[in-house]
Amino acid sequence: MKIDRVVLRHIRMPLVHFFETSFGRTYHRDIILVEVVSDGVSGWGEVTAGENPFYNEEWTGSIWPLLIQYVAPRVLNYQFNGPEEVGARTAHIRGHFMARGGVETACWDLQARMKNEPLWKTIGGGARREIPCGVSIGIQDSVEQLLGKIETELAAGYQRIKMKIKPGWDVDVVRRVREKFPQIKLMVDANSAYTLADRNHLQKLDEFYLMMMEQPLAHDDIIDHAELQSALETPICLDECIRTPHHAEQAIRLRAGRIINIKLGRVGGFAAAKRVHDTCLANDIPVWCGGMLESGIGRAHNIALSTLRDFVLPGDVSSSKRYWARDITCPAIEVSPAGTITVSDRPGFGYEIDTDFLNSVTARHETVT
Ligand code: OSB
Ligand code: MG
Repeated sequence: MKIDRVVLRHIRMPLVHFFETSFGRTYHRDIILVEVVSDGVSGWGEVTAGENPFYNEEWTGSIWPLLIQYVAPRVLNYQFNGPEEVGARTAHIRGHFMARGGVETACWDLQARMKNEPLWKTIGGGARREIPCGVSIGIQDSVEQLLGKIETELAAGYQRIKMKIKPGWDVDVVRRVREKFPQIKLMVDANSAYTLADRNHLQKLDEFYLMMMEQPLAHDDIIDHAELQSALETPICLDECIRTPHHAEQAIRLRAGRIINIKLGRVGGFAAAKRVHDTCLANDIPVWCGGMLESGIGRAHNIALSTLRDFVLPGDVSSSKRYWARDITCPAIEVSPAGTITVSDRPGFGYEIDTDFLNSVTARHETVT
């Protein structure tokens, strides 16, 4: 495979409902899409960075120059034997996994389209025809609002509820949720809002028999998580701090958590995600696919990823309509009343791009050759 053109698009779309985590509130998304073209065939990828450098160091504004100055020149006009070689071409760039992942995932989609097969097949997935889905519910203005949202998502069929927590919106809120929904699969995500000094406070969450507590401590920490895990009954799930397959090995070795959330962008694409997955599988660590409020393209890549064998827990991959009044892909990604998404068998990532709508939300684009 030889890429002769990389097209970058910056799209801007309002979210149907704001999304609040411990690091802030998002009302609209600014997303960079990557199209790689080889012999007239296009592959598509999505950069999953946020609008601000708060989840990790990347943000919409850092992606464009990084891709144009460093990534595109290294992948253009280079003869790859396959998409698994793309990551290594940009491995000399420190960090910036999401920017690099946008190009890497586009190359896997390109490969799938060149072979005229679904992306899940190209990446070596296919362990399931339907993927189990959960939802991630942000911090709300009131507990009543949160309870209402949970009720709506359960009625839609979602298999597990994840609620965001932060200091001041944790134990008491989780207690209210548990009182109302004693039976549901429930988990919390702190997005690094605590430190080891909060150990006793976090232990209070044990009484709510949560499925897991996601990334309670620093975004770049593994060791403190190991200490916290040894003091908790609730399994810790690691998100932010697992940026490489090596981090996954270290975290497992230190028993820093019992579950790992795999995000394509956070680890730099499919090849790295597969390595993290394989390490977890070999160590009996279940994984699930995280989300970054993606458009239809990133969402479809997440669905393909979720067909790898160890993705046994419901992921944060939910229907398009929870995020967008209209998505850039069609048909809209939908969740069944059983809380699953049926995996598409169409070539590539499995959905059509709604070109007219995509153009209407594109703020800028640039072609690199
Ligand atoms: O920590 O999983 C996270 C969104 C933005 C940044 C970080 C996270 C999230 C989510 C949303 O939880 C998952 C989704 O619905 O896409
Ligand atoms: Mg998280």
